[in-house]
Amino acid sequence: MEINFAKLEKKWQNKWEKEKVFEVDMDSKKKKFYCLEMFPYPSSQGLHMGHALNFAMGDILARYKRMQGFNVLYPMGFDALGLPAENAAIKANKHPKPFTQNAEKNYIRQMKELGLSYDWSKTLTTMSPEYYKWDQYFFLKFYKAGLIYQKKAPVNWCPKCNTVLANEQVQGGKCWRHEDTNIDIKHLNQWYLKTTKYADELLKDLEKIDWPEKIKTMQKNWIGKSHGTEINFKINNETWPIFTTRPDTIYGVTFMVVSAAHEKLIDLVTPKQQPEIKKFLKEVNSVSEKDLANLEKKGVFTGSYAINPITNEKIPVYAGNFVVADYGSGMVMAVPAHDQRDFEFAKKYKIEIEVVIKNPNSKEIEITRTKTGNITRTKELDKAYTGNGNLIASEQFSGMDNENAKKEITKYLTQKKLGKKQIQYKLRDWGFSRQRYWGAPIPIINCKTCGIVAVPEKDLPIILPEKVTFGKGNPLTTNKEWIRTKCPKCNGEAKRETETMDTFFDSSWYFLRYPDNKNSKKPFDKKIINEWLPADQYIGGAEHACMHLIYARFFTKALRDLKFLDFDEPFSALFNQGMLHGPDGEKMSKSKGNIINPDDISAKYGMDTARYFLFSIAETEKDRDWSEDGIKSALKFINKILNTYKEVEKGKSSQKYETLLNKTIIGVTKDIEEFKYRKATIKLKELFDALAKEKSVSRETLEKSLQLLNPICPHITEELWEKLGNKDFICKSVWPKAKKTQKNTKKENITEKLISQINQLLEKVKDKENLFIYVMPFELEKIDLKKISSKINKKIKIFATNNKEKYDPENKSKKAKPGMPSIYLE
Ligand code: ANZ
Ligand code: ZN
Ligand code: ZN
Repeated sequence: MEINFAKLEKKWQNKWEKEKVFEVDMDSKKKKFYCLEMFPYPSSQGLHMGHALNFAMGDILARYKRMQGFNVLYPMGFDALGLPAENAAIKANKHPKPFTQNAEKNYIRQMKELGLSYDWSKTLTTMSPEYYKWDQYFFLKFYKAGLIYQKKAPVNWCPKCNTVLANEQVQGGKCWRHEDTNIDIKHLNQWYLKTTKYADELLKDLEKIDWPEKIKTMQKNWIGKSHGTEINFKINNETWPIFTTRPDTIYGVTFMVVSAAHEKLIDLVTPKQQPEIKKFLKEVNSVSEKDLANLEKKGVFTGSYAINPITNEKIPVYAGNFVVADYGSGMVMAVPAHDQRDFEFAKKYKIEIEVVIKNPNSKEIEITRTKTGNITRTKELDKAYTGNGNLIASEQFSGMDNENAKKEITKYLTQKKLGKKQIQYKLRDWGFSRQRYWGAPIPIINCKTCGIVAVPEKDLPIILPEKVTFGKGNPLTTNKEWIRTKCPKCNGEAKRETETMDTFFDSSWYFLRYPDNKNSKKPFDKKIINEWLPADQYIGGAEHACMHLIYARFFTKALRDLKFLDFDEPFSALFNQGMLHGPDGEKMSKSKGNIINPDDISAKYGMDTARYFLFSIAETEKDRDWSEDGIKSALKFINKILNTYKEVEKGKSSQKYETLLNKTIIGVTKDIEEFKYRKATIKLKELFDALAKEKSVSRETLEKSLQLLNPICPHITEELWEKLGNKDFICKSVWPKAKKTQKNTKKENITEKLISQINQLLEKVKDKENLFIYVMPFELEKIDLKKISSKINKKIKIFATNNKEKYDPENKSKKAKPGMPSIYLE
């Protein structure tokens, strides 16, 4: 039988929409589940099957959770502001506003056609003044709290983008969008968010969240906590505190290197060295640290010398391209014998190399300094020795093992007031101002008399002017009418700030707006978002590990401290999905011409077929290729289901099938919970293949089988459900329960029960911080403590009732029963 999939799908999509089946009930007493996907930038090219794969991942989970009895919030919105939208609009010779609005409309249409069960009543777009008003509002709150400041700093400037770029937007000294364009370094006044204030908490709280280890590691490295010592060197009678993780090598310092982008570099350059330095600076073109690591190390002597505070030696100061301007003090004490980077530099510029840590594996000491300045050479080094060993040629510290020497030398320096212990983070404050049009205007006014003045809250939003000319530079700087304004303080002539916020500012908090998206008085209601967040599941690409996923965590913590919300982390769980490649195995993109268009697929194979196919070919986190043969075989399977139904008589099925069904219920439930969708498709195929062989089947059995398939194939299962005579939607039915429960589900149950028990109690007592749980000894391992901590934001301790050491001042443990732990709060 030929099935008109497009027609069948449309029928159900219309019904879902008309009956508002996916709209969340904000007042429901049911358990909540917030299923969140990274919102897209609405590209004018529309969605392709790769996007369909991403979004269907959350859709399957949302549908499944609804059937599990959760009150599910599953929203979708648009990251509509930002440079890509502006550039695309300019290229199409259109204004970004209508251009982006059209793209959004098209996205919504396509998302509906994919069968995605979004609650469109909760949508938002960052380009609407109702949204970016709150960007500006948060700017003011952060500014007042000292979390936003302006500073002049070296920045990456792309002459083609005509804007500052973030460090992560520079690759190999080139713009990420213009691979042929070298970055310039400019010293500009920029707006910064003090992300560093939360560096330690951002690091520590990674332990609290159920995120892929890979992302956690990336964030750890990005935050880059480093324990070291700050040592005060004197240069031209000025003190330069120098950060080092190797104070044990202080006797081996033979030169210093100051960052080429350092603001004070010019003060260090003697007149004689100026021409050479100027030439050198022209060649340096990135302030991104990642970049610096891969460059060929280069430097030029500044003409100045530093005094080593421990040896009083005179040490030449170089300017170098590999030193980061705003890490530590932007200058390093170089120890070529024990640092490979310094070693290469020293070899290149023929600088002394002095061994101060003895390599225990090497018989000879290659170069020894017996006394300051008195060097004996036995053999040339061919590389730096970076391992541990005992100190040599280090006066009273000689002979000490170097780990111990780190402490002793730091202690000595501290006593002499020549240094101190120091912690450094790689994480930088986030420069978020952009010299572009399509972003939220920064709510600042520049007055000749009063200086920088914050726009009063009542004057928000500052709306982007529609009349602008694109071309050279920032279009806002040429709109004189918009710029001219009155100073809120002295009422005198003043000018608006023409910089706009980076699009990552908008996306740092959009998930807080969804649950209360229509609030016109506040960005969101505290009580509502305390109920809905942290989001239970966040789904999106790993490429955001060190940008969006750090900024969103920072916003959450900063807003918590400003009393906007009461939780520490935005997303309890994170999942990084794999990507869909074209039939050629390449990343899907229009320029490669390998796009698979959902409209075509729907007409030819049906969206359910496509969804089933996409998840059957690879595990959820893996990449996969589109294949025409693959989808054809998926189509056979879907047709079989549709046709089997007709042959099924309403009777009783075999015991064998019932047993398989029960096993499948347990299996598919677990697979969806664990994002193992491929495993679920395999089990479902097995189930429906067996069903096709059954002579007769009871209505209940058939219904259960269809329910299991529903999250993956939402349209055809609705159709068959209706054919069985059901009046309501299958997507609103209750997920089937297995007859015999397994251990695993028990663990799930007791944990879930405990969570709701705790929540009930917490409704009555709010102000307690510590939670103690008492369980029967044999139940201790059945409780998923990690899950509880992800849902309940308290310090939690768990004890078996027979534990003699347990803390139990009110004898609550006596009340615990099997399946019913007891709780104590204080
Ligand atoms: C002397 C030394 C000797 C160092 C040695 C290392 C090995 P992390 O772990 O990354 O914090 N450093 C300090 N400031 C820098 C900057 N602005 N740009 C580039 N490098 C900088 O590493 C800290 C080490 O990186 C410091 O310890 C310093 O070099 C260098 F055998 O000091 B070390
Ligand atoms: Zn560029
Ligand atoms: Zn003024």
